[in-house]
Amino acid sequence: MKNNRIILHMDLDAFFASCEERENPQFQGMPIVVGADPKNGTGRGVVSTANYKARKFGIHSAQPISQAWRFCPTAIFLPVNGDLYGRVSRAVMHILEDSCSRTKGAYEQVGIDEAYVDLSRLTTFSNAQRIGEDIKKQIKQKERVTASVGIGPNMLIAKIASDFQKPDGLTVIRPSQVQKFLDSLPVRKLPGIGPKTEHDLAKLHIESVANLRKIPQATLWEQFGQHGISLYEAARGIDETVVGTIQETKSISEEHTFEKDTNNPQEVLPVLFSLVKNVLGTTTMQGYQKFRTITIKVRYADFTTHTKARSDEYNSSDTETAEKTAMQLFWTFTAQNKKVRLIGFRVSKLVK
Ligand code: TTP
Ligand code: MG
Repeated sequence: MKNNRIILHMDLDAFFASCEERENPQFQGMPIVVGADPKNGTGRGVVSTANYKARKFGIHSAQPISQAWRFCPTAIFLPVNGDLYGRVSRAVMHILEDSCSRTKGAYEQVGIDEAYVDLSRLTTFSNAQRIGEDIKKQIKQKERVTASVGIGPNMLIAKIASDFQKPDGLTVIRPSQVQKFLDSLPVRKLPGIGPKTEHDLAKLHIESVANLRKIPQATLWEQFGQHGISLYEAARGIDETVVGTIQETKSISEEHTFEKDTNNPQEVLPVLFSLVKNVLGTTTMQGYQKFRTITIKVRYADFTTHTKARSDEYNSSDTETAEKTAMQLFWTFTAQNKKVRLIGFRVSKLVK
């Protein structure tokens, strides 16, 4: 592993909920859930995020809103206010861009609330730590939300480190500390390990990174294919990705859960078109003029979920073509005449 790099990763804490807390001081200290309307426990959408107070009740992102309501009916439930989060995100990213122009390092935003900065030019981890502290302070003072920062010898370690002491954390992992740090973690903390891989690894009695590291590469390859090789490297803190090169994987999407399951295209298509408009609006706002892939997601009433994608060269300003493509992809789902619970629209392979 090259260990002469210093990478910083910043991720805002309970982002949507923190923005709401900042705009509504009267809610401070209360559990806040941002997402679909819970409708006294009968709402059908999902939680976008919850603040840390609400997480104590077991509420988390992507959970059905009805379940969140059961866990804490007295929480403050708020709808998603994308404009507000976009504004705060841009202001925070300016603070980061400014710090990286001072350190002459590369910068890359990878989601609405997270970004990497290459601080290698600072040459020592102590200097990088001071920048990390300064970034956190500026975000808190200027934008009144908190950020967690991780600093490490590569993007993988920086990302795991930023999550380590959330919220409002700062974790610095020097090259000599990498293996001990990783070994102490459950495998789930490695990026790329979701609930399914976690479950598959648990069947092999692998729960910690230390255990994962004992498994030969060939065995991981047999069990998981190419993903197994990534697991082998992640367990050893190996990551050569360069800041500024992972934009290709970025995508922008929106979903809608229907009040009642439906197989009526006259109900589904207007919703799909409004998703297309919103997503293309965000895509343009984030400075992406083109994209290459459109994906439609459909969840049926029985919860089975399917996606269909088409790749071409699409203009972010051309809503009409995107709507047409979305509609064509949607028709392929209607052949089964099953009722639809949720529809989603995603664009990926974005080009500035
Ligand atoms: P995250 O950074 O994953 O989560 P977070 O900022 O809410 O909390 P944490 O302190 O753990 O970082 O996602 C950023 C925002 O993206 C989040 O505030 C809301 C949105 N989001 C969703 O809408 N749905 C999801 O399933 C997830 C994971 C996030
Ligand atoms: Mg976050």
